[in-house]
Order: sequence, then structure tokens, then C-alpha cells
Amino acid sequence: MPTNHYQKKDSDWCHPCDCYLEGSLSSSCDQQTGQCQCRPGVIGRRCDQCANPFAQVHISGCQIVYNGCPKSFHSGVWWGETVFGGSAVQQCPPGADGQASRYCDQDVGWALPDMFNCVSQTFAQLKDVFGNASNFISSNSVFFRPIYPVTTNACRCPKGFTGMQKSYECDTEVDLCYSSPCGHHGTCMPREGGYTCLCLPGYTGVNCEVNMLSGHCVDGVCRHGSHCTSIRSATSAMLSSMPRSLASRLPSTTSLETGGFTCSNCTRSLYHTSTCELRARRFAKGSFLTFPALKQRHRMLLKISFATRTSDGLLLYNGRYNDKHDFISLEIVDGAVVFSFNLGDDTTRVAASLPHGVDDGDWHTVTVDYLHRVVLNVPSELLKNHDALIDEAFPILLLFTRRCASHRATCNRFLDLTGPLQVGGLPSLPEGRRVQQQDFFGCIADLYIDHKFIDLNS
Ligand SMILES: [Ca+2]
Repeated sequence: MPTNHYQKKDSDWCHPCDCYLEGSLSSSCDQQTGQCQCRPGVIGRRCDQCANPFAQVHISGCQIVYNGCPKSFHSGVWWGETVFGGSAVQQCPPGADGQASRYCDQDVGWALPDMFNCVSQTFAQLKDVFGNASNFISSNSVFFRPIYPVTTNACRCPKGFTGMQKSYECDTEVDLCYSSPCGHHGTCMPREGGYTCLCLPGYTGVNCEVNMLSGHCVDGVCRHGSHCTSIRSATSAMLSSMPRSLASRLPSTTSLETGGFTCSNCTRSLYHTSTCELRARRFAKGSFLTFPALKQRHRMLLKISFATRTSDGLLLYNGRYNDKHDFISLEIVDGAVVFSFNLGDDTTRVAASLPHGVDDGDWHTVTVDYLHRVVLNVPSELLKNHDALIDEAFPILLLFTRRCASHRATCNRFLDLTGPLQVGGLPSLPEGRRVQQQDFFGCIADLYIDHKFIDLNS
């Protein structure tokens, strides 16, 4: 190893001695510690400092500087002799861009160097890219990207919602249909906190993933004790029961490999879906259906068909029964359809009717489109005699409640429905109730909540 290099114990690296010529007796150093041979009074591994802070290294040893700070090495930079009260300015150390400075104080000597403006060359390149970009504020060594402090409470948003930049109210809905969860066999309809797939005929499942035309039986797909029968085995059974002479005349494409299945043996075969869910039910005094509470707080789309010859009845109710809690209800009152809702304060009612009333024994369909807080939109299209739309009979009603317009105001903004969703009536109640009707006499069919079919047998 050359004498002007050294290697620390247990190190693989060899370093140059780099002795400071003016303070050293030679250019060689200790082969393990790297210590250069210093002139008298000179210290430091490189012999570049004086023990006396007001002295500087000189060819003849340390010499006191009386009117300023001595030449010295600090933070990778040589600082030249500087008068008291002045500042030395030097190029930043190798590898960095910019200039560093150091103040010379009469009482304490050198201050610590100001290296704030020394930046890496990588930063200098970034600054060229971002320095003038919007939303960035840059100094010589730091980028700032401002964030906007929030002076109100921050909300943790429920699934399907996000906050707007200014109010953080979780009032921006995320379109959960964005990723096309229903695939090619269904149409995705966004709803509060989720989505509903409207499946093409022959497809079922949450995401229309079950193919009844060419797929195989899936556990649980046929509801309420109905049997899943594969079409293949049905064909096979049919063939085996045929006289051989007849079976042999069938085209050879009568394959046993077609696949597909049907749900058979529905107990109520007249009104059921292809998976044996019940579409329609008859209600009388004291009969009703109970479902889990609606979780929608912000918006919902209810669709229900009914037929009755009674001018009053309760189609649907959700909420507790005393007068302190939120509820929604859909009633028939004097032959008119009345939708009521309460967010915690007053009850809002919207009525719609036909000239001769809806209690004519025909099927009618009512759609309630509830939209959070500001607008109640009831385009209650009444489908009479199946598909004829009589929209003149049901005007679109818009009710504006302005008191909640400011998001800082204390306000009952959301539906908070507890208790079960009741369809076709309420149980007998000891105390007063929120709605005028308790029972429904007639038939209810095709109940949809946010486009999702509700099985009336569940
Ligand atoms: Ca409420």
C-alpha cells in the first residue's frame, strides 16, 4: 500500500491521506488511522485546524488572526480569512449546486455555515421541472405543495361517497358501476353505497354471473325449495322416455351437451321469477311482510305495483312507530297515493292520484324517487292497465327544504331508518302511529328497491 493512503481496520476501502500541505510535515499518514503528521499547534486528521479558534494554519504553524476569523475548513468547504462582521461566501461542496455562506462574529468567531442554498444536482433538475408548476412554491432548496387546512370537522365517508374539496361533506357520490361489475350480461345501476345489476333474460346472480341458458346448477340459485333441473338431464330423460323410433328421428343436433337449467316445482307457480322468487302476494287485515331496515340515507328509488278496491291502505313503512324518529311510508289515502318521509323534524307528504282514484281494482305501479335533503322528486308514473303511462294524472312534485342549505347549520339531513321495513301493513300497536293506515287489502307485486327485485317470499 502506498504511504499516502490508509485503510481502516476491518475495512475493504483504501482512502487517500489528503494531508493539508500547509499544516503537515509530509504527505504520508498513519496507514490505519489516516492521521497526517501535523506541524506544532496544528490539529485534525488532515492537519487543517488549529487548537486556538482564532488561529489559522500557516506554513510555519498556527498563527493568530487578530482582526477577523481565520481561514478554516468546515462542512466540506474552505472558508477564507474574513474580517469581523463580514460573511464569507463559497461554492457549495463538490456534488452540490449553489453557494454557502458563513458569518464571522467578533465575539465568538465563526458561526455555523449556512448551507441552506446548497442543493443536490438531482434537486436542481427537479426544480427545472416543477419549479414553475401550479400549486408548487419553491425556494432554492425546498418545494412546497400547499394543502388546504380544514376549519370544520372532517368526515369519514361511507362506502360510495367522497368529500368535495371545499366542504368535506361526503356529498360526492362515487360511481361504483365504473368498473362494469355486471359484465356483458347485465346493466349496472348505481345506488347509494353500491350498485344493482339488471340481468339479461337467462342470467341471474348478484353480478349476472350465473348463466341459466348454458351454465350448470349453482347451489342456492333456485329459491324456496324449488329444484334446479339441468336442461341436459331433462332432455336426456325426455329422450329415454320416447319410443326409440321417434327419438331416432330427432336431428343429431339434439345434443346432450347443451347445458342450462331451470328451477322447477315452485310452490306458487303463477307469480314467480325464473329462480322461483315470489313476485306477488295478497294482503288482508293483519297480514304484512317484514324485511330488514332500509339503509339508504341519501337517496332511494322505490317501485311497487298494487291492485286494490279499498280507498285506504298501507303499502310500505320503515322507521320506528313513535313520533321521535325518522320514517318513510307509502299509503293509499282516499284513493290517492301518499308518500311521507321524516328526517327527524317535520313530516313531508307528497300525494298523487288519478281522477277516479287508484282503488279501481286494476294494477298500478308507483315509483318514488327520493333524493337527499333538497329535492323530493316523485315522478310517480302510474302505470295503469299494464304499460299505458298516465303521467298527467301524477304531476311531478318538487319540494324544496332550504333550511339545510348551509352545511354548517345544525340540521336533520339524513334518513336514519331503524326497525323493520314493513310491506302491506303494520303490526297492532299499543300507542299512536305515524301513518293513517295500518292494513292493506289487495295485492302487491314487483317490489323493487334501487332496481333490486325484492322476493316477497323472503
Ligand atoms: Ca335523520
